[in-house]
Amino acid sequence: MSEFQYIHTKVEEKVALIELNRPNVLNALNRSMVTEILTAMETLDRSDEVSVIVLTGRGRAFAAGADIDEMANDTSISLELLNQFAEWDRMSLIKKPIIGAVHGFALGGGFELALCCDVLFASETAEFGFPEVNLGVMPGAGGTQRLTKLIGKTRALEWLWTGERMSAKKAYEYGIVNRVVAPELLLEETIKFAKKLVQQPPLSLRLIKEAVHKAVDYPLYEGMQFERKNFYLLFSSEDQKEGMKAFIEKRKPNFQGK
Ligand code: DAK
Repeated sequence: MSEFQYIHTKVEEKVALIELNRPNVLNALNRSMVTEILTAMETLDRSDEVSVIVLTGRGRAFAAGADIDEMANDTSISLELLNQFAEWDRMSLIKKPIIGAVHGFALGGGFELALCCDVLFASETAEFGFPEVNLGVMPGAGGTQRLTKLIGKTRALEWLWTGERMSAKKAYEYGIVNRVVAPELLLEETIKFAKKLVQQPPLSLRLIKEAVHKAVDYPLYEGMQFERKNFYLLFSSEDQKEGMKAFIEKRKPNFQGK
């Protein structure tokens, strides 16, 4: 996938790496970059060569938010007509695991992008925040919703109202990030975790992801009905037969994702 202008992608051993690539502006997310991220994710999501997607930023930031230069002259109507949130919404339809590796700034739309990841690794120097309030606006790509669901109303309001930046350590305490690692080890540790997932049966990973996402939105009873359907569905897979047979035969399973 070499046709991209604002991102860089590569695939190695079933792990796809997407790197945001506008380091001179701290990977500010312009509209073309968002389109490219979605195009890449959807292509990788359908590729047999890929089991896990890792998302990171080149240079000294993950992403310092939406491109303010591009947004400055927008109006309610231009935004409505662009309808770019619809494109952003497609991120939540990606079936494969998305692991974020965040270093430096993850601000505004950059934080929202990080919150779209399923698992987050952060470097000790990472800083998260929603500075939109300082620009006279507010998050619009899921920030108020995803942050509140993760850390609760009172904490979310504090960060959203003040626009202050949260350290990686604080984000870890809140359960926003899974691991905090030394900056020089961030990508290595993230890819090591991604490779661990590559060994897992892919159908289980995707149906677990889907069910966990429902847990965030559904009441318990409806969530459990959904979980049950996915549980039954896995009994139609070859990997279920192989996994259980391998256990009985006391050998390592050989999963095919079928
Ligand atoms: N947009 C455009 N350029 C940016 C940028 C941004 N968000 N952030 C940084 N840059 C540029 C700077 O202008 C500077 O460019 P030059 O002057 O060198 O040409 C370069 O990156 C380096 O930045 P600094 O010189 O400022 O570096 P510092 O280390 O001094 O400061 C900083 C780093 C991150 C604290 C600072 O750059 C900063 O405050 N940046 C803005 C952060 C911010 O307010 N972000 C939130 C933007 S609002 C949507 C989806 C999402 C959104 C909207 C719509 N749709 C789907 C429609 C989200 C909105 C937002 O994110």
